[in-house]
Amino acid sequence: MSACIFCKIAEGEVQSQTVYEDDRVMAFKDLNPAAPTHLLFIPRKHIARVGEAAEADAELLGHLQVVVGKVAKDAGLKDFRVVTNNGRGAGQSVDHLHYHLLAGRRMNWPPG
Ligand code: DGP
Repeated sequence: MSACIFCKIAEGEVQSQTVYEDDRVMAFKDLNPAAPTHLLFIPRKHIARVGEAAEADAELLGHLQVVVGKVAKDAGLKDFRVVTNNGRGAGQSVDHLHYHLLAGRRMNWPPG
């Protein structure tokens, strides 16, 4: 059994507020939202971080990004931010690749 919390969500062992899923990817609400809309997008396959993605993951990660755009469009979002944290120093706390989608408040640049 995997110890990875996002693998457990992908396998249905841990509940999440899922907003999209297919055979390859999932999107669900972040437990600790940092914006009025805060969704997480994950591949079901365990990839620790974007820096560990392989060439063989290119189609999967392309699909994941297309799903981010579709979910945002379906939610009526026009202005939103998509980020991924790679490594502890960059703020990564869960070692399963995920894109954050943040919306519903002003997004500052550069991010903190
Ligand atoms: P990061 O710090 O970039 O690795 O983001 C991890 C995010 O995952 C953080 O915003 C909180 C969220 N999170 C952690 N555990 C869970 C969980 O069990 N369920 C949900 N829905 N979100 C979680």
